[in-house]
Amino acid sequence: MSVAAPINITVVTDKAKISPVNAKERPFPLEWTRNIGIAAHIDAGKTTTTERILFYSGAVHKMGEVHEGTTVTDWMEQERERGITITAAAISCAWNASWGPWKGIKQRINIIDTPGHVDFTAEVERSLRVLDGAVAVFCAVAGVQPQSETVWRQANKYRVPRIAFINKMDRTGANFYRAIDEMREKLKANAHALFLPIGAEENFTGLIDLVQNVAYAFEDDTKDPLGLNPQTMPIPADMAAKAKEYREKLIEAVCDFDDVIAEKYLGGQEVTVEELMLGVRKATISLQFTGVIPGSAFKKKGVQRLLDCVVNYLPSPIDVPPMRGQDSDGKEVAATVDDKGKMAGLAFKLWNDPFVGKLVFFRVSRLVLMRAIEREEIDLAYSGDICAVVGVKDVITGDTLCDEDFDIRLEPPSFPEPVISMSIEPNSKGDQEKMGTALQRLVAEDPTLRVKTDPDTGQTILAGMGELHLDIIRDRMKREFKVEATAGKPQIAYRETVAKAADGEGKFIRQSGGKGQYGHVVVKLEPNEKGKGIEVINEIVGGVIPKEFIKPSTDGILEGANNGVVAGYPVVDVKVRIVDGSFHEVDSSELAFKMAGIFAFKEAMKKAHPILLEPIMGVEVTTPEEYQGDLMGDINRRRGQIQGMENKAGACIIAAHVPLETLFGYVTDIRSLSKGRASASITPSHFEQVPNSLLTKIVETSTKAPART
Ligand SMILES: Nc1nc2c(ncn2[C@@H]2O[C@H](COP(=O)(O)OP(=O)(O)OP(=O)(O)O)[C@@H](O)[C@H]2O)c(=O)[nH]1
Ligand SMILES: [Mg+2]
Repeated sequence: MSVAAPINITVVTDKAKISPVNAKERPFPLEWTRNIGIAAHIDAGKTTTTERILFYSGAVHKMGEVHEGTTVTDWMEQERERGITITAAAISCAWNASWGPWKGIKQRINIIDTPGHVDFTAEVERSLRVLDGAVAVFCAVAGVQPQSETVWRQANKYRVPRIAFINKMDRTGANFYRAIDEMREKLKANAHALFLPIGAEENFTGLIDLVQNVAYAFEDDTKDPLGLNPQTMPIPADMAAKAKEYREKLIEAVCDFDDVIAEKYLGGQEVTVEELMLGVRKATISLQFTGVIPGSAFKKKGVQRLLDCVVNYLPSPIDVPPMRGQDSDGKEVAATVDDKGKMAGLAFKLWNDPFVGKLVFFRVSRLVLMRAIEREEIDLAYSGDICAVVGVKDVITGDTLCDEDFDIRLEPPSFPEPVISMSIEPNSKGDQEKMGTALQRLVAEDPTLRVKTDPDTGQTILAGMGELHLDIIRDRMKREFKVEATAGKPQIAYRETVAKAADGEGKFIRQSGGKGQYGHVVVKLEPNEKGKGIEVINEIVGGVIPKEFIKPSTDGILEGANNGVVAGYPVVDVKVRIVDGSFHEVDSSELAFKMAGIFAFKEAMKKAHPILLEPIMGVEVTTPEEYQGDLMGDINRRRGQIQGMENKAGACIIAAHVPLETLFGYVTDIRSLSKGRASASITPSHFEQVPNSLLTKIVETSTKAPART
């Protein structure tokens, strides 16, 4: 059995022993703080779970419901009307764990409730970038759904330790064990039950805590309508064997992370509750293990135990490696969490507040504390805190706010490329002006929203992650900025790239009397790794292009890449090396080098076998078996490729990759193909080359979606 690298787990229960990185006046020491995110597929119950957490921890006095539009974290009008989360909301509470080393010591829990809908995936991305831990919520009936796979990958990318909450155990078809199996198969998670459910569906009546070896019985709805008093009891006799089996499995899994447990287990000795708790904590923080808890947020079952797990198993800000960044020479620098250290904060979210203007949300390594949309003014924030600052100008998502003498740029979150675009036309001249301001603010908030003016038609084009995303943007323009505008039909946001390497030379030389112009740039262009965008590398030696003209040359290349040579769509995943050039003592200017950069890029791209890429979606259709054949035929007609099929809880699930271009109206179409019984979930998957047979049509009708600016 291998023992993983030691994990720093701090169990400090005495205020006198807290780490010196804590400022004296800090209300909650870092050791007693948890910054967590709640993330999952749409409708898994994240907002409901968050709302229950706030209620049980005493942060709110009345439990809100999503369907009534009364939850704290779904505060936007659009969220309340539609019953879905659109924007990530941060909120704090304090929890006194019912057992474990911190029993009796309130822990501060900062929570970010994230949206599940794929169109708002940027909210998950930026939240996970700044959190120390996460609760992944799954539906006990649906199990691991497509967006939960995306979220899982995002959490892996940002190395966020997590626990899993298998919610909706009250629903017909709920199956805790199947959900764990799916986590193992589909997510490759080392998932192990921390609790077992007693019963399921309407008979979901309690939990068995495998670590403590005790059981909890939920009281009858009539006796305890708010689920405030689950009763502790011995493990029921008919579950004893199963509980023993699963406790063994848990101990065995934890052995890999903890020598003490491994030794005892192999020696046939009893592992104590304290040892096992610490073992699970270590295993979780190592990122190689996920503990799983069943419950039902809606029916108010199991949420207090989930909170105990957040405290006992998820890391505090000092249990995880410090945020990484780079200094101006590109050398790696760490932003250690320390109240006395230099300040560095990552701007992960911007929000335009109607009362105070632009709010910039920071994860501080040190302003206003946010409570969903209510603001509580504070003078000081401490390291590890998540807060918002009012009145900072010119900040965009991913920027670092730091002390003047701290040379650091924290690693920003990365965002996916838009897949859909549409034109938007203001209804009057007054609307035109307001629309400019509105779009500027909305683009600043949302890194997956792009705006550009089509040079041929003069139309404003918006690009985003899906129809719902653009619809919400339009709605916000109307409500928050009072802009009346008409939107065109959604179009595909194609991209362009190259298939091979090529050179390009650009010259911008004008010598007709007076001061001339002279810019000359030579580039080598080659395909880049997927998702890398445009990378420009300066390889000029010996000053053939003077230093001050490198930046304008680069700008020219990037501008050239905004409109590709196939159909004018933005170019992605290309590496451009500036390798040669020349200059003129008198005539060279920034403008001339910028133009030369554009020309060099275009020439190289034309020679580098340029291709058009289209967004491909991951489609998962759930249908009764009798419609399976028809739905598969339909996918084939849409140029789709079937990736797999499985049967779950009596339904057939078809997974496929389908070009987005063929998917407009898909959900309505499959309803009519299946008498309303099939449903589909659609997530962006990747970009792929457009088949030649379709190329001409697309080139002719291109509306040139906007690129990153
Ligand atoms: N039966 C049952 N329904 C639940 C449970 N938890 C949540 N729901 C319901 O599921 C629906 C979605 O719940 P939300 O909490 O909005 O889910 P969400 O994950 O926040 O959804 P998005 O933010 O839009 O991705 C609501 O109608 C809830 O009432 C549960 O434990 N059991
Ligand atoms: Mg929600």
